[in-house]
Amino acid sequence: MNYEQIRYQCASGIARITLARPERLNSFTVQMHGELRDALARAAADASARVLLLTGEGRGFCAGQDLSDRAVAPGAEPVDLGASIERYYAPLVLALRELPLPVVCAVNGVAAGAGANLALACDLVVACRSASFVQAFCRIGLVPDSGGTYFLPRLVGTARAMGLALLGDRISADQAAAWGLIWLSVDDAEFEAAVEALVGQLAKAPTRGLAATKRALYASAGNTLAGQLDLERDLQRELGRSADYREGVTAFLDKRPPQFTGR
Ligand code: T3D
Repeated sequence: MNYEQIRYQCASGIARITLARPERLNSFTVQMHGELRDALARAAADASARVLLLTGEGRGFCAGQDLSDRAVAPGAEPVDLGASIERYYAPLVLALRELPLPVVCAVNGVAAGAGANLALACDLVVACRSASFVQAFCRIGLVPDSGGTYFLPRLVGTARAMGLALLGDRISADQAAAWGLIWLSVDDAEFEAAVEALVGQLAKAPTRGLAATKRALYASAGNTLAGQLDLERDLQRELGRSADYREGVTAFLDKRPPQFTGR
């Protein structure tokens, strides 16, 4: 598939997806959804990919749904938004959460609506200090989608989730980091280097172990303690047979840095 609204590249263990409609703040179209879905499947199928980086081109990360595709002429039937969620947004969020790789979101500018929640669906979110987050849905009479009503209370608690979702205020990257909505806010001048250092580290890490860790942490929200202990046992059993575990232990005992292969 040729991409026109995103860019995809995989090199040195790092699969990179860049949303590329900067003139519309990388807002979603049906075409962009299709390209993104294809790129995520490519990353999942590429055995050389050890980490996925998602970012945006230009001054925005993503402004959610392209609202110019939602204008309704007087008397016309509006688009079925439930169908849009079911077909495009929900599968995208699940694909990111289920990808057996760490997913880093580099928020390079404003993240609004489904764009904000797309970022929250990623495993590690790093934003440049000038970036911002807006649960814009309440401004157009919608509910936070793309996992917003799931992620927000879990990340920041019900009081802050309510404030963000009901008021639609734009919060800074620093505020988002202080509240635990994202991992890190970094000075704009240091943003690119910080993101490269992070994905470089993850590309050399024991990928299977990280994928299992991600799976276990996400499962914990719906598990009992006993259920979670069982899951940890099962994952540890599997990882104890991996090449990377053997390498990690051998390197520790040899007092040398490990050379993980992701297997
Ligand atoms: O529909 C379904 O399928 C259901 C699913 C819905 C998911 C959703 O995401 S619903 C929420 C949709 N998103 C929004 O409501 C956000 C709309 N945008 C904004 O509120 C603001 O643009 C921002 C807060 C994101 C940024 O503000 P600012 O002042 O930095 O930039 P701006 O001037 O408003 O935007 C720059 C340009 O991008 C501008 O175009 P222009 O005037 O230069 O030609 C603006 O119209 C355009 N733009 C920004 N967001 C969107 C957009 N165009 C279309 N759709 C957008 N979402």
